[in-house]
Amino acid sequence: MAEQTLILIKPDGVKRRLTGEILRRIEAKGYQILDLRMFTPGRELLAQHYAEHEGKPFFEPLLEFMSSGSVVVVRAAGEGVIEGFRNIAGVSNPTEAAAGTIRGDLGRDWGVKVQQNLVHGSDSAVAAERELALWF
Ligand code: IDP
Ligand code: MG
Repeated sequence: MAEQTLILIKPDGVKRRLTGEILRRIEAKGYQILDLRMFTPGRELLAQHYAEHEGKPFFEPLLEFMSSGSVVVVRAAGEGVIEGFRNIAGVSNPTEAAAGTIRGDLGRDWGVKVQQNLVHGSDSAVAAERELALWF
């Protein structure tokens, strides 16, 4: 079975009508979208998803932001997709993210407590398995 990862289009991406553009980039890179759903996640799911960040100053703003609207939840597959999607997403801070990446091309700093950076991608095989089980 090909490697799989969890990708989220965060509420800022959905609100800014960038869902199509982001899905296009995933497919254009050559990855396969195996499953897709859309809903507004609750605090409980988000607290589990972001458990590693509990206690950090941006944790509460992150949960508030992520539960502020619909998220597009994607199961994507392909050789190297975990690292490959992180590469096409760019680094967390959209000001620093390289041009050519999703966050670098489409994101910016909005001067709020949490970085609104359009997408999430699992950062390891262990995280991908855990996160896919949480969201699907
Ligand atoms: P990642 O999404 O690139 O994996 P993480 O470090 O896992 O980044 O952080 C999760 C999310 O929390 C980020 O995508 C971003 O939305 C937010 N975030 C992370 N670090 C900061 C920070 O220092 N200030 C504000 N928001 C942050
Ligand atoms: Mg992360």
